[in-house]
Amino acid sequence: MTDCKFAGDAEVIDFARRHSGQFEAGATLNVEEIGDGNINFVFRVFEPGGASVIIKQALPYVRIIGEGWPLSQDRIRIEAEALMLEADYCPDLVPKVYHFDADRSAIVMEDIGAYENLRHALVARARLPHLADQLGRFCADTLFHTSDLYLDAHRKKEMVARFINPDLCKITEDLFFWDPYCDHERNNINPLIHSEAEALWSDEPLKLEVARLKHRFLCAAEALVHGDLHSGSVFANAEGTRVIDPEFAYFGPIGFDVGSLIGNLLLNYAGQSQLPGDDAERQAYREWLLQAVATFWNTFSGRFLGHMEAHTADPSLDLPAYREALLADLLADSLGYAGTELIRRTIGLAHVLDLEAIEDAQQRAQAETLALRLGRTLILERRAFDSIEAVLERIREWVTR
Ligand code: SR1
Ligand code: MG
Repeated sequence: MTDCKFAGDAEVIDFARRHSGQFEAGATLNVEEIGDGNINFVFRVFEPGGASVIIKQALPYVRIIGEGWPLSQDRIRIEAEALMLEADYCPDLVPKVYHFDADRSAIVMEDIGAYENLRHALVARARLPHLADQLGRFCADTLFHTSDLYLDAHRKKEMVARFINPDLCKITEDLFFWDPYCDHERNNINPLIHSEAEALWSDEPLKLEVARLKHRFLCAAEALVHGDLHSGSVFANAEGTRVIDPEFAYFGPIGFDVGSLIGNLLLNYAGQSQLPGDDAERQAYREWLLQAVATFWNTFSGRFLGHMEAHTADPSLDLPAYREALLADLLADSLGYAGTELIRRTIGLAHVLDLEAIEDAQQRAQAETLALRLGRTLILERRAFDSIEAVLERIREWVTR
């Protein structure tokens, strides 16, 4: 499995030609390496002015680190199987898989080049009219249909076994729930907020709540979660949305996916306090982001409730009071995981453009401080909110104070 690297462009092109079914025989094809993620290699093979496909290849290590950080190549099988499962429920929201090749550790899939990386779109203050409801639908439909609320208990456990993903989960266990809460060498901290980071390292109530969230991440096999649902895993335009990169997929807490998306919208909200531009325009965009959080949660929770009412087969779970209690737990969990995403993207290893695009270190420190404080508030107060609107009111009130 390890000796799978393409020897050169000709091999990539030949692979795409044989396995995509998208090119006419004899078509002249070109290839470019377009990967800008942390972990894998991504090639685009295209006929100038014609068809194109994406090849994603997983080598046995982390791309940005090299062989010093080995990583199981089983992640690419998990990604291919997760994409195909997601397509069962949301075919319009994921790229089509044309071929999975275990020997090459590669997936050949649809080119989603007509869509823009959501992180870049948010930094540029794009208003995407369908984004929040489409992401709400993606989460509700994929998470419900892979949970015990829908699946037969034996089938669910077979699926849990297929998606055991220890290497990728360990990355999250460390980067989300450990590094930012201690003076870890992997952290990357703006010296101007070092004292804010130090305050977190000695914040015992916060560390207790992060331990609770980590423990649920470790053992709450609620549904097949995407596992890395940040803005860089979403592509979008005015019409549609595509969710990519489920290589971190495993059976985990439903709130982890929901919270990752909320956390990423709020990271942009924090960044927009200092990103360049007209003040009124920035403030209006920040309000758009809060509305997007509300639409996302309300779509997710409304559809999830509808699915429970219509399709929960297990009579012991099919109770109105349980549905209500579960949605309250999911909101609290989602807010907690949103908080951990805000904190780890600010002082942990893997930073994001929403904050990094602020060139002036002093201004960036202000946005980073806001992200840390928002994250801390969401983690500590997550059980106090009875609706997403109450969360947003708290953010508005607290941020302008
Ligand atoms: C070394 S991996 C760093 C981050 O990139 C991935 O996309 C995940 O978000 C991970 O935490
Ligand atoms: Mg990724």
